[in-house]
Amino acid sequence: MKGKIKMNNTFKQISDTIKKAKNIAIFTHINPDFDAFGSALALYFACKKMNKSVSFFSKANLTEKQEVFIDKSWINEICNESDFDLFISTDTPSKNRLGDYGYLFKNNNETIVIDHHQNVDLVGKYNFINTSFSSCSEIVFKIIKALKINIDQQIASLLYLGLSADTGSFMNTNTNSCSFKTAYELSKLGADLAFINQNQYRSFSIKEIEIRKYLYENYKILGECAYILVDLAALKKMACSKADCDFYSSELISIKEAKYSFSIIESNKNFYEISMRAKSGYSVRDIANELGGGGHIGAAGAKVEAESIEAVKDKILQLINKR
Ligand SMILES: [Mn+2]
Repeated sequence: MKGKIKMNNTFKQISDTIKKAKNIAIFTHINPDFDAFGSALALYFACKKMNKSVSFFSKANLTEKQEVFIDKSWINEICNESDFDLFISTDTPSKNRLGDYGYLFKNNNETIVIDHHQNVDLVGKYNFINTSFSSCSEIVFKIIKALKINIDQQIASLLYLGLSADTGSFMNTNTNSCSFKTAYELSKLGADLAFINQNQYRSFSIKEIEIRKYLYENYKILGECAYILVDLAALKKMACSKADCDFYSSELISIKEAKYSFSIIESNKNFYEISMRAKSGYSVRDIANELGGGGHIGAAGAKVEAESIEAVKDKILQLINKR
């Protein structure tokens, strides 16, 4: 973690802070994945069980897959700062990644930051930030246990969804004994494994198959690196959003010949979102850092502005080849 982060608080200190609050606002990173939604929404339902007034805020458009697990009615967009006495962020290492809500995490607000990324600049009054956890949902699980509320099937399922997603169904290099211990406990608490596994990994609409087809028809492999470029025209042709293509880089790292993989997706004209993966023993975190982004050793990303998608690709290949 970088210099200025405060020491972590205990789960008791964090749970006591939540217990004291009356009106709680919860946030997660932009382009939320299932660990972002799972950790934030599990905490949201835990707060509801404590009869808190609580809202979860996100401006995300849910993907087809996300809509299976997440109800739009759980999400609010507009946050009036003065309505809340506690602001909590999950799964987010920087103010930038909180999008429009980043400004709320300032010194004179009561704030809690819960995360498992290498921290950039999102520091709360209270923090639990630990990169050894494979998912933020595992940390939230510990906080909910410290709150001593009854963990029901919905909360257990949301946490399991996050854990399963960030470990790539227990196959990513970040998977560890704690991931399995949490999975064991969550399944005992009633997490709906069959529903989650079926819908997360074994269900593809025809549109999703077409999005996969684009990947297989257009990926490139250069040396030890597999990559795919998706510009606005390609997104339009597939009638999909950037989030629908978020799995591309993790799909490409499964190519036997690839040590690194990345996808570059044009989000707005001349703005590009990069997602990178590395096989065990290799790192993409430092490359993401050089591009102004961040993440984990095996999975990282960045957002850049550039004159063309080719220029972004050349820059990444140059950074990979430099090592
Ligand atoms: Mn995560």
